[in-house]
Amino acid sequence: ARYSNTFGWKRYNTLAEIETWLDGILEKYSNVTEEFVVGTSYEGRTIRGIKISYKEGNPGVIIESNIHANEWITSATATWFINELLSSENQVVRELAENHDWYIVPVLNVDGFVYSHEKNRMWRKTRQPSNFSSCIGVDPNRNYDSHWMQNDGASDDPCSQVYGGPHAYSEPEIKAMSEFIFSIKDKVNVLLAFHSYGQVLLSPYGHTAEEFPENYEDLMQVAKAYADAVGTLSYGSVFQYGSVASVLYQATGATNDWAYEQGILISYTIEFRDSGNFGFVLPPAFILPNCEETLTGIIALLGECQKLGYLDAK
Ligand code: 0X9
Ligand code: ZN
Repeated sequence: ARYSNTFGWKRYNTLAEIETWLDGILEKYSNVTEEFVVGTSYEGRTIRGIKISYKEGNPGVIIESNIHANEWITSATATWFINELLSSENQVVRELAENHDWYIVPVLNVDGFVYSHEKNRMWRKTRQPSNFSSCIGVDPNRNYDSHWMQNDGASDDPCSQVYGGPHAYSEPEIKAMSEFIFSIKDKVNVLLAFHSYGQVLLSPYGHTAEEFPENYEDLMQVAKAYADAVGTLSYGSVFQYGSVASVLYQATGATNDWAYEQGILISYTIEFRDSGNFGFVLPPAFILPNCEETLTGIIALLGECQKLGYLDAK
């Protein structure tokens, strides 16, 4: 394949490399893939996604990846996952691929991702300047209109790493992604937001640890299926799970809380490797193990969703 020489998931790829690879994938698998454009970033880049559908009318699964610029393992894993869905000959993976409609955005925060590669490896936020500060960027995972800025779930200081922005949807990337999700939500049953690090599956809610979603027990059962499946792999990571606010910290305006409120009832933030040793700067040797265990986890997660009736037509 034309991408395999430079794209072996043995190192992290730049946005340009990912886009060239994506072009090759869309060409090679044109019968089952379709490009979609989420929108345009602050700096004018096109935010691209790929839909994979073997038969229309399957339950939809959205994967949002690299909303945080420095979490490079997320786009490495999303691209590897796309490749597996399209090329694996394993029967279980074939069923995974062919019985769901996939909407995958490998790099949502394109401007931040480029900045993280070229200027500052630890860059997290978007790149839109503020009107009242010299600090740049908003935490895009605090910018959706879900309990925006409530309960100390974000900061109003433009210099903070968790700055929520001057208003919800101030970031063009988030306005566009929310509109994209809204436009397909009636055929989407599951949303997975890829993050790192911490090895934890986070369900709603992020704005309070006092309240839990109506289907919280199911959300925990599905998360347990993921954690158990990954845990049985010889090289598998130990995953925890719980609601954001109960196991992590209060965080408002995040993708998966907003998506849940839009009726996507299986909606998680998944924090990949590691548990803190390397953190965001995960060495390339861990890319493939992380990819493999994520695939195993997602197979188990969707299997559990199926059992509980979450993949039935909406
Ligand atoms: O703080 C975040 O945005 C996420 N952690 S990270 O280290 N990747 O930055 C967790 C967000 C989960 N929050 C909600 N779903 N509310
Ligand atoms: Zn993150």
